[in-house]
Amino acid sequence: MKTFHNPHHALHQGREEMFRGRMVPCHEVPARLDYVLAELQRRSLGGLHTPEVNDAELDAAIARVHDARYTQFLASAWDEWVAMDPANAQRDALPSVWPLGNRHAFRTDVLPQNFAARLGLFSYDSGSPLTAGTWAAARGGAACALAAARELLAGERAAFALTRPPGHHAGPDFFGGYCFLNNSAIAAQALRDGGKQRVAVLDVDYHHGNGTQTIFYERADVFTASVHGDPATEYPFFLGHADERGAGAGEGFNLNLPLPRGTGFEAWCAALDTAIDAIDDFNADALVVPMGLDTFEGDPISGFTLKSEDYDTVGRLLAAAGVPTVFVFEGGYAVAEVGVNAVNLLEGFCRSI
Ligand code: SP5
Ligand code: ZN
Repeated sequence: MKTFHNPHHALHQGREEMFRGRMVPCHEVPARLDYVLAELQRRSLGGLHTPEVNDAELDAAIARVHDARYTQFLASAWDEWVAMDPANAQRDALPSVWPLGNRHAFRTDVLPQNFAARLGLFSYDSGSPLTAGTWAAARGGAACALAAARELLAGERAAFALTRPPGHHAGPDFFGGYCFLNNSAIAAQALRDGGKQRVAVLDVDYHHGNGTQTIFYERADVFTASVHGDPATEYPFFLGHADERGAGAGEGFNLNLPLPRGTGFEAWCAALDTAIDAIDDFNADALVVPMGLDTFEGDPISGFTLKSEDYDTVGRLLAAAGVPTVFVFEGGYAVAEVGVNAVNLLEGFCRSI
Protein backbone atom coordinates (compact mmCIF):
# COMPACT_ATOMS: atom_id res chain seq x y z
CA MET A 1 0.00 0.00 0.00
CA LYS A 2 1.38 3.39 -0.99
CA THR A 3 1.38 6.21 1.52
CA PHE A 4 0.97 9.81 0.39
CA HIS A 5 2.29 12.16 3.03
CA ASN A 6 1.98 15.90 3.28
CA PRO A 7 5.37 17.66 3.18
CA HIS A 8 3.69 20.91 4.29
CA HIS A 9 1.92 19.55 7.38
CA ALA A 10 4.26 21.19 9.90
CA LEU A 11 3.34 24.64 8.55
CA HIS A 12 0.19 24.15 10.62
CA GLN A 13 1.29 24.30 14.22
CA GLY A 14 -1.23 25.70 16.67
CA ARG A 15 0.05 26.81 20.04
CA GLU A 16 -2.96 26.65 22.36
CA GLU A 17 -6.63 25.70 22.20
CA MET A 18 -9.44 27.04 24.38
CA PHE A 19 -10.73 24.47 26.84
CA ARG A 20 -13.25 25.31 29.56
CA GLY A 21 -12.17 28.87 30.10
CA ARG A 22 -8.43 28.45 29.79
CA MET A 23 -5.85 28.00 27.09
CA VAL A 24 -4.22 24.54 27.00
CA PRO A 25 -1.41 23.28 24.72
CA CYS A 26 -2.67 21.95 21.38
CA HIS A 27 -3.19 18.21 21.15
CA GLU A 28 -3.02 18.18 17.38
CA VAL A 29 0.76 18.60 16.91
CA PRO A 30 3.21 17.96 14.02
CA ALA A 31 4.97 15.16 15.94
CA ARG A 32 1.87 12.99 15.45
CA LEU A 33 2.54 12.64 11.76
CA ASP A 34 6.28 12.25 12.25
CA TYR A 35 5.68 9.23 14.51
CA VAL A 36 3.52 7.56 11.86
CA LEU A 37 6.08 8.30 9.16
CA ALA A 38 8.90 6.86 11.28
CA GLU A 39 6.92 3.68 12.00
CA LEU A 40 6.04 3.26 8.32
CA GLN A 41 9.73 3.49 7.46
CA ARG A 42 10.76 1.15 10.25
CA ARG A 43 8.33 -1.57 9.15
CA SER A 44 8.54 -0.80 5.40
CA LEU A 45 4.84 -1.15 4.79
CA GLY A 46 5.02 0.24 1.25
CA GLY A 47 6.35 3.22 -0.64
CA LEU A 48 6.26 6.74 0.76
CA HIS A 49 5.26 9.39 -1.76
CA THR A 50 4.50 13.06 -1.84
CA PRO A 51 1.35 13.75 -3.86
CA GLU A 52 1.78 14.90 -7.44
CA VAL A 53 -1.27 17.07 -7.88
CA ASN A 54 -1.24 20.44 -9.61
CA ASP A 55 -2.93 23.51 -8.15
CA ALA A 56 -5.79 23.57 -10.66
CA GLU A 57 -6.64 19.90 -10.04
CA LEU A 58 -6.46 20.44 -6.31
CA ASP A 59 -8.65 23.55 -6.39
CA ALA A 60 -11.22 21.63 -8.42
CA ALA A 61 -11.27 18.68 -6.01
CA ILE A 62 -11.61 20.97 -2.98
CA ALA A 63 -14.40 22.94 -4.68
CA ARG A 64 -16.40 19.73 -5.12
CA VAL A 65 -16.76 19.56 -1.33
CA HIS A 66 -16.30 23.08 0.07
CA ASP A 67 -18.08 26.37 -0.67
CA ALA A 68 -16.14 29.06 -2.52
CA ARG A 69 -16.74 31.72 0.13
CA TYR A 70 -15.28 29.40 2.76
CA THR A 71 -12.12 28.50 0.83
CA GLN A 72 -11.66 32.16 -0.09
CA PHE A 73 -11.90 32.97 3.61
CA LEU A 74 -9.29 30.31 4.49
CA ALA A 75 -6.92 31.45 1.73
CA SER A 76 -6.70 35.02 3.04
CA ALA A 77 -7.49 34.41 6.73
CA TRP A 78 -3.97 34.76 8.09
CA ASP A 79 -3.23 37.99 6.22
CA GLU A 80 -6.52 39.47 7.41
CA TRP A 81 -5.85 38.39 10.98
CA VAL A 82 -2.51 40.20 10.94
CA ALA A 83 -4.06 43.20 9.19
CA MET A 84 -6.50 43.58 12.11
CA ASP A 85 -3.52 44.20 14.42
CA PRO A 86 0.17 43.70 13.53
CA ALA A 87 0.68 42.18 16.99
CA ASN A 88 -1.60 39.29 15.87
CA ALA A 89 1.36 37.91 13.91
CA GLN A 90 2.53 36.47 17.25
CA ARG A 91 -0.82 34.85 18.10
CA ASP A 92 -2.97 32.16 16.50
CA ALA A 93 -6.43 33.15 15.30
CA LEU A 94 -9.29 31.73 17.38
CA PRO A 95 -12.96 32.64 17.00
CA SER A 96 -14.84 34.23 19.88
CA VAL A 97 -18.26 35.01 18.41
CA TRP A 98 -20.63 32.79 16.41
CA PRO A 99 -23.98 33.07 14.65
CA LEU A 100 -26.39 30.37 15.83
CA GLY A 101 -26.58 29.03 12.28
CA ASN A 102 -29.85 27.16 12.11
CA ARG A 103 -31.50 28.64 15.22
CA HIS A 104 -33.21 32.00 15.47
CA ALA A 105 -32.50 34.73 13.00
CA PHE A 106 -28.78 35.46 13.04
CA ARG A 107 -27.79 36.28 9.47
CA THR A 108 -25.30 33.92 7.85
CA ASP A 109 -26.04 35.08 4.30
CA VAL A 110 -24.38 38.49 4.76
CA LEU A 111 -20.61 38.22 4.90
CA PRO A 112 -19.35 40.48 7.71
CA GLN A 113 -16.47 42.84 6.87
CA ASN A 114 -15.08 42.31 10.35
CA PHE A 115 -12.56 39.46 10.23
CA ALA A 116 -13.24 38.22 13.77
CA ALA A 117 -16.90 37.91 12.80
CA ARG A 118 -16.00 35.91 9.69
CA LEU A 119 -13.76 33.68 11.79
CA GLY A 120 -16.88 32.86 13.80
CA LEU A 121 -19.15 32.54 10.77
CA PHE A 122 -16.92 29.80 9.31
CA SER A 123 -16.25 27.81 12.51
CA TYR A 124 -18.01 26.13 15.39
CA ASP A 125 -15.46 25.89 18.20
CA SER A 126 -12.54 27.74 19.77
CA GLY A 127 -10.27 24.72 19.90
CA SER A 128 -8.96 24.92 16.35
CA PRO A 129 -6.29 27.62 16.02
CA LEU A 130 -5.77 29.01 12.55
CA THR A 131 -2.09 29.83 11.98
CA ALA A 132 0.15 31.40 9.33
CA GLY A 133 0.65 28.05 7.60
CA THR A 134 -2.80 26.50 8.08
CA TRP A 135 -4.02 27.04 4.53
CA ALA A 136 -0.85 25.69 2.92
CA ALA A 137 -0.83 22.67 5.23
CA ALA A 138 -4.52 21.94 4.72
CA ARG A 139 -4.09 22.13 0.94
CA GLY A 140 -1.16 19.73 1.13
CA GLY A 141 -3.39 17.34 3.05
CA ALA A 142 -6.19 17.55 0.51
CA ALA A 143 -3.62 16.74 -2.18
CA CYS A 144 -2.74 13.54 -0.29
CA ALA A 145 -6.41 12.54 -0.20
CA LEU A 146 -6.77 13.20 -3.91
CA ALA A 147 -3.60 11.25 -4.75
CA ALA A 148 -4.78 8.31 -2.64
CA ALA A 149 -8.17 8.30 -4.38
CA ARG A 150 -6.40 8.26 -7.75
CA GLU A 151 -4.47 5.17 -6.70
CA LEU A 152 -7.76 3.34 -6.34
CA LEU A 153 -9.03 4.69 -9.63
CA ALA A 154 -5.86 3.28 -11.21
CA GLY A 155 -6.82 -0.14 -9.88
CA GLU A 156 -4.95 -0.39 -6.58
CA ARG A 157 -6.58 -2.22 -3.67
CA ALA A 158 -5.65 0.43 -1.07
CA ALA A 159 -3.80 3.68 -0.38
CA PHE A 160 -3.04 5.76 2.70
CA ALA A 161 -3.34 9.55 2.91
CA LEU A 162 -1.08 10.49 5.83
CA THR A 163 -1.80 14.08 6.56
CA ARG A 164 -2.51 16.66 9.16
CA PRO A 165 -4.36 18.82 9.98
CA PRO A 166 -7.16 16.24 10.14
CA GLY A 167 -10.40 16.73 8.22
CA HIS A 168 -13.54 14.88 9.30
CA HIS A 169 -15.02 17.69 11.43
CA ALA A 170 -14.76 20.24 8.58
CA GLY A 171 -18.01 20.81 6.69
CA PRO A 172 -18.89 22.52 3.42
CA ASP A 173 -18.28 25.95 4.97
CA PHE A 174 -16.89 25.51 8.45
CA PHE A 175 -13.80 24.47 10.38
CA GLY A 176 -13.64 22.98 13.87
CA GLY A 177 -12.28 19.99 15.79
CA TYR A 178 -8.74 20.76 14.48
CA CYS A 179 -10.04 20.31 10.90
CA PHE A 180 -10.12 22.77 7.97
CA LEU A 181 -10.54 20.80 4.74
CA ASN A 182 -12.40 17.50 4.82
CA ASN A 183 -9.77 15.19 3.32
CA SER A 184 -11.95 12.08 3.59
CA ALA A 185 -14.86 13.78 1.83
CA ILE A 186 -12.49 15.06 -0.87
CA ALA A 187 -11.26 11.48 -1.42
CA ALA A 188 -14.83 10.10 -1.50
CA GLN A 189 -15.97 12.73 -4.00
CA ALA A 190 -12.88 12.19 -6.17
CA LEU A 191 -13.73 8.47 -6.25
CA ARG A 192 -17.27 9.30 -7.38
CA ASP A 193 -16.01 11.71 -10.01
CA GLY A 194 -13.50 9.12 -11.23
CA GLY A 195 -16.23 6.60 -11.92
CA LYS A 196 -16.94 4.73 -8.68
CA GLN A 197 -20.72 4.48 -8.44
CA ARG A 198 -21.28 3.86 -4.74
CA VAL A 199 -18.73 5.11 -2.24
CA ALA A 200 -18.89 4.30 1.47
CA VAL A 201 -17.19 6.24 4.24
CA LEU A 202 -16.55 4.34 7.48
CA ASP A 203 -15.29 6.70 10.17
CA VAL A 204 -13.46 4.96 13.02
CA ASP A 205 -12.18 8.08 14.82
CA TYR A 206 -13.30 8.42 18.46
CA HIS A 207 -15.24 11.55 17.53
CA HIS A 208 -18.27 11.59 15.27
CA GLY A 209 -17.40 12.67 11.70
CA ASN A 210 -19.89 15.50 11.69
CA GLY A 211 -18.35 17.35 8.75
CA THR A 212 -18.45 14.31 6.48
CA GLN A 213 -22.00 13.45 7.56
CA THR A 214 -23.14 16.98 6.76
CA ILE A 215 -21.44 17.03 3.35
CA PHE A 216 -23.15 13.83 2.16
CA TYR A 217 -26.35 13.89 4.26
CA GLU A 218 -28.79 14.29 1.38
CA ARG A 219 -27.04 11.97 -1.05
CA ALA A 220 -27.66 8.32 -1.84
CA ASP A 221 -24.41 7.80 -3.78
CA VAL A 222 -22.15 8.19 -0.74
CA PHE A 223 -23.04 6.11 2.32
CA THR A 224 -21.60 7.51 5.53
CA ALA A 225 -21.13 5.44 8.70
CA SER A 226 -19.43 6.42 11.95
CA VAL A 227 -18.58 4.50 15.16
CA HIS A 228 -17.87 7.04 17.89
CA GLY A 229 -18.26 8.30 21.43
CA ASP A 230 -21.87 9.20 22.26
CA PRO A 231 -22.36 12.91 21.48
CA ALA A 232 -24.49 13.21 24.62
CA THR A 233 -21.17 13.36 26.48
CA GLU A 234 -18.48 13.54 23.79
CA TYR A 235 -17.27 16.08 21.22
CA PRO A 236 -18.71 17.28 18.78
CA PHE A 237 -21.85 17.09 20.98
CA PHE A 238 -24.35 18.53 18.49
CA LEU A 239 -24.34 15.76 15.88
CA GLY A 240 -23.74 12.02 15.77
CA HIS A 241 -26.90 10.55 17.32
CA ALA A 242 -28.32 7.22 16.14
CA ASP A 243 -31.51 8.78 14.79
CA GLU A 244 -29.63 10.79 12.12
CA ARG A 245 -30.25 8.56 9.12
CA GLY A 246 -29.89 10.96 6.20
CA ALA A 247 -32.45 13.23 4.54
CA GLY A 248 -34.23 13.56 1.19
CA ALA A 249 -32.60 11.32 -1.41
CA GLY A 250 -30.02 10.47 1.26
CA GLU A 251 -32.51 9.04 3.73
CA GLY A 252 -31.19 5.71 4.98
CA PHE A 253 -27.65 6.47 3.74
CA ASN A 254 -26.16 7.68 7.03
CA LEU A 255 -25.48 5.32 9.93
CA ASN A 256 -24.37 6.52 13.36
CA LEU A 257 -23.25 4.02 15.97
CA PRO A 258 -22.61 6.01 19.16
CA LEU A 259 -21.06 4.11 22.08
CA PRO A 260 -20.69 5.17 25.71
CA ARG A 261 -17.43 6.53 27.06
CA GLY A 262 -15.47 3.58 28.47
CA THR A 263 -16.43 1.17 25.67
CA GLY A 264 -13.90 -1.65 25.14
CA PHE A 265 -12.75 -3.50 22.06
CA GLU A 266 -15.40 -6.22 22.01
CA ALA A 267 -18.39 -3.87 21.96
CA TRP A 268 -16.53 -1.52 19.61
CA CYS A 269 -15.94 -4.43 17.18
CA ALA A 270 -19.62 -5.36 17.27
CA ALA A 271 -20.45 -1.81 16.14
CA LEU A 272 -17.78 -1.98 13.44
CA ASP A 273 -19.31 -5.24 12.19
CA THR A 274 -22.73 -3.57 12.03
CA ALA A 275 -21.25 -0.76 9.93
CA ILE A 276 -19.42 -3.18 7.62
CA ASP A 277 -22.64 -5.19 7.12
CA ALA A 278 -24.46 -1.99 6.16
CA ILE A 279 -21.70 -1.10 3.69
CA ASP A 280 -21.99 -4.58 2.26
CA ASP A 281 -25.76 -4.12 1.81
CA PHE A 282 -25.08 -0.76 0.15
CA ASN A 283 -22.86 -2.66 -2.30
CA ALA A 284 -20.07 -0.08 -2.17
CA ASP A 285 -17.46 -0.18 -4.91
CA ALA A 286 -15.00 1.96 -2.94
CA LEU A 287 -14.43 2.67 0.75
CA VAL A 288 -12.89 5.64 2.54
CA VAL A 289 -11.82 5.12 6.15
CA PRO A 290 -11.28 8.31 8.17
CA MET A 291 -8.69 6.66 10.39
CA GLY A 292 -8.57 8.16 13.85
CA LEU A 293 -6.44 6.37 16.42
CA ASP A 294 -7.96 8.26 19.36
CA THR A 295 -9.95 5.13 20.29
CA PHE A 296 -6.68 4.02 21.98
CA GLU A 297 -6.79 3.45 25.75
CA GLY A 298 -3.97 5.94 26.27
CA ASP A 299 -5.54 8.78 24.32
CA PRO A 300 -5.51 11.94 26.46
CA ILE A 301 -8.81 13.41 25.20
CA SER A 302 -10.92 10.33 24.43
CA GLY A 303 -12.69 7.52 26.28
CA PHE A 304 -12.49 4.11 24.56
CA THR A 305 -10.01 1.44 25.65
CA LEU A 306 -8.55 -0.14 22.49
CA LYS A 307 -5.04 -1.56 22.89
CA SER A 308 -2.20 -1.35 20.38
CA GLU A 309 -2.58 -4.99 19.29
CA ASP A 310 -6.33 -4.48 18.67
CA TYR A 311 -5.59 -2.24 15.67
CA ASP A 312 -4.21 -5.24 13.79
CA THR A 313 -7.66 -6.85 14.15
CA VAL A 314 -9.36 -3.62 13.03
CA GLY A 315 -7.29 -3.73 9.85
CA ARG A 316 -8.23 -7.36 9.27
CA LEU A 317 -11.95 -6.63 9.72
CA LEU A 318 -11.77 -3.70 7.31
CA ALA A 319 -9.99 -5.86 4.73
CA ALA A 320 -12.82 -8.39 4.98
CA ALA A 321 -15.19 -5.74 3.62
CA GLY A 322 -13.48 -6.63 0.34
CA VAL A 323 -13.67 -3.15 -1.18
CA PRO A 324 -10.85 -0.93 -2.58
CA THR A 325 -10.01 1.31 0.37
CA VAL A 326 -8.49 4.73 1.00
CA PHE A 327 -7.30 5.32 4.56
CA VAL A 328 -7.16 8.95 5.67
CA PHE A 329 -5.31 9.88 8.86
CA GLU A 330 -7.55 11.73 11.33
CA GLY A 331 -7.24 11.98 15.15
CA GLY A 332 -5.05 10.18 17.69
CA TYR A 333 -3.34 12.20 20.42
CA ALA A 334 -1.29 9.64 22.34
CA VAL A 335 1.58 10.98 20.29
CA ALA A 336 4.27 8.40 21.09
CA GLU A 337 1.91 5.49 20.31
CA VAL A 338 0.02 6.86 17.31
CA GLY A 339 2.59 5.56 14.81
CA VAL A 340 2.54 2.00 16.12
CA ASN A 341 -1.27 1.98 16.29
CA ALA A 342 -1.69 3.37 12.77
CA VAL A 343 0.77 0.95 11.22
CA ASN A 344 -0.69 -1.99 13.17
CA LEU A 345 -4.03 -1.24 11.53
CA LEU A 346 -2.59 -0.81 8.04
CA GLU A 347 -0.40 -3.91 8.36
CA GLY A 348 -3.36 -5.94 9.64
CA PHE A 349 -5.26 -4.82 6.55
CA CYS A 350 -2.42 -5.62 4.14
CA ARG A 351 -1.86 -9.06 5.62
CA SER A 352 -5.51 -9.93 5.09
CA ILE A 353 -6.07 -8.88 1.47
C1 SP5 B 1 -9.91 15.11 14.49
C2 SP5 B 1 -10.23 15.04 15.96
O1 SP5 B 1 -10.02 14.00 16.58
N1 SP5 B 1 -10.69 16.14 16.55
C3 SP5 B 1 -11.03 16.16 17.94
C4 SP5 B 1 -11.43 17.50 18.42
C5 SP5 B 1 -11.70 17.50 19.88
N2 SP5 B 1 -11.79 18.81 20.40
C6 SP5 B 1 -12.20 18.98 21.79
C7 SP5 B 1 -11.20 18.37 22.70
C8 SP5 B 1 -11.20 18.91 24.08
C9 SP5 B 1 -9.99 18.39 24.77
N3 SP5 B 1 -9.74 18.96 25.99
C10 SP5 B 1 -8.56 18.50 26.59
C11 SP5 B 1 -8.32 18.98 27.94
C12 SP5 B 1 -7.08 18.41 28.46
N4 SP5 B 1 -6.97 18.46 29.84
ZN1 ZN C 1 -11.06 12.36 16.99
